[in-house]
Amino acid sequence: MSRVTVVRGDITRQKVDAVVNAANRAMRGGGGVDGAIHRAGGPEILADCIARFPHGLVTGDAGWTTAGNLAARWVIHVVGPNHTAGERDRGLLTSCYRRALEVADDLGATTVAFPLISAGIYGWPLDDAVDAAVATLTETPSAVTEARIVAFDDAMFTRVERRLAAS
Ligand code: AR6
Repeated sequence: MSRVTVVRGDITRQKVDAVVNAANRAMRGGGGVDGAIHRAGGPEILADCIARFPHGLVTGDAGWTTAGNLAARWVIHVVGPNHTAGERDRGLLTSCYRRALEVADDLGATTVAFPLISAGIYGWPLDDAVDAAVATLTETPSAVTEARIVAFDDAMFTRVERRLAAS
């Protein structure tokens, strides 16, 4: 069976080893899933971001912090390309998924929940965002046993389910 699964829900409620955050280069919080993770996890996450990433992260990269009050143990922050702002290099989007799996392997995290990186505020076209997520999470070698895509609404859930069925 494929390691990639999909659920409909809120990523902050997932009982997994690590949740992935669609952050920005500054790594100081934001809207969307970033805002939800910082709100639910509490101020420890921001404090750890500041301590561990004084210069933030570059687009396409990943790094971990504590998950504060979340059920997960770690947050793996990634910075997707901002399609709306003209960052259209798909390799930067697939890099986020690959780097997140590498960081999970470094941590020993075997269950990891992912949002659809760049698919919200950063405006990546939805079907391609789904394809990049499913293909990269399926094909990248890793010790992660479950890469759970968390779809925030029914339409997104259906798109991911269809793409998984086709793979
Ligand atoms: N659980 C799961 N998915 C969610 C949740 C949630 N609680 N909240 C939103 N989503 P976005 P991006 C979905 O905008 O496009 C922030 O300001 C959402 O429906 O969170 O990578 C950062 O600081 C969409 O499908 O991330 C950056 O500045 C997906 O998560 C910027 O937004 C990603 O949407 C990053 O933009």
